[in-house]
Amino acid sequence: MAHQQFSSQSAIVGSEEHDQEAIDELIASLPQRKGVVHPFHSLYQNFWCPTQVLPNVIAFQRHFQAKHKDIVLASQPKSGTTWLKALVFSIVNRSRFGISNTPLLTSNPHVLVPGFEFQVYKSNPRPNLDSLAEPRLFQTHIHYPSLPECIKQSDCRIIYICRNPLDAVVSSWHFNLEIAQLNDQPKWSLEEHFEIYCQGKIAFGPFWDQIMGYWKESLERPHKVLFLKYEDLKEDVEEQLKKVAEFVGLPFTEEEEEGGMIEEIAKMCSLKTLKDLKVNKSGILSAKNRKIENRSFFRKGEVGDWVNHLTPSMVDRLNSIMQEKMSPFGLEFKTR
Ligand code: PAP
Repeated sequence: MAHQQFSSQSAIVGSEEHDQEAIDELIASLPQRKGVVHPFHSLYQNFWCPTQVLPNVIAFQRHFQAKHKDIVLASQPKSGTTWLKALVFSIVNRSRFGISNTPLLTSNPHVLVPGFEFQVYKSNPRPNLDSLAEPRLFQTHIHYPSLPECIKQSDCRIIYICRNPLDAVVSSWHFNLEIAQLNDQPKWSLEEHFEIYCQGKIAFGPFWDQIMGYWKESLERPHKVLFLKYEDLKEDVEEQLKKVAEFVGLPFTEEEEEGGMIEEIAKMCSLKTLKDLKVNKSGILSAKNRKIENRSFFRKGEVGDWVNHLTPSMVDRLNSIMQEKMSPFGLEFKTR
């Protein structure tokens, strides 16, 4: 895979004289591949970005102004983003909303915590974000090196959620199939999807580069980047809730703990509760020329579902990628 140099692009992107024509020219110069759910993907700053959202990514890089209290959630697709959004939204807003009137009852978590590339910069390169309640919550699938400097340099916090790639690849295949069906796009096999995933060419891949970028940063700057694993949330969500609350500077008080608040948040954000809500059973989220049913974000939510889908040779292949790219840096996953 021909990875272009990051530095040359960031120089263009950072220039104030940059205009739409220059952005179009830049995009046209990038290596491109055909996709299914997204018609094209471009290799931009060493990650594969759906070409349609690239202008949004560039606008985000150029115009976003971080505030010290901002919280940015980051992930590879299908790694627990929706769950993390619900949990962090609940932690941060617990003095404003109780469980009986939480906006989670009527809005999908993706509406409450918008993604930079698919929502915030979708139709306007300079949206007004000043009026959002603080701390502002955002989400991204962009790799760490490509985040705007203001996010890296300010006091704002990044929470990264990671999931065993064996489960993430299965989850993303199911999700993409549902989107394809809804948008009258062709179906494709798990084998085809798996191949692209292992080549690192899936949207926001290579997955190992993205995961390791945040992993290394979390080791170097633990106060800045909190690295979570989907499997740990499944094992003990209340423990992880406490960790997140402390990380964002809003630890649960003894009174809150004794009053059962952590348990209540965990229950409200559980797959079962969210999946059964009317808004998540029937609503539609529309993102850049495609529709996604809210219910598609909630499937099985299991650790180890890959055993039902991947062949032994697929498992070997993905395991060897993980062993090569992640294990040497101390990152391992529970498989069940
Ligand atoms: P996204 O990248 O499109 O936002 P994301 O939320 O990261 O998707 O991942 C979806 C996965 O998380 C689905 O996994 P599955 O396909 O293996 O089932 C989904 O079921 C799971 N998920 C969504 N909400 C929750 C939740 N509240 N608790 C546990 N798992 C959840």
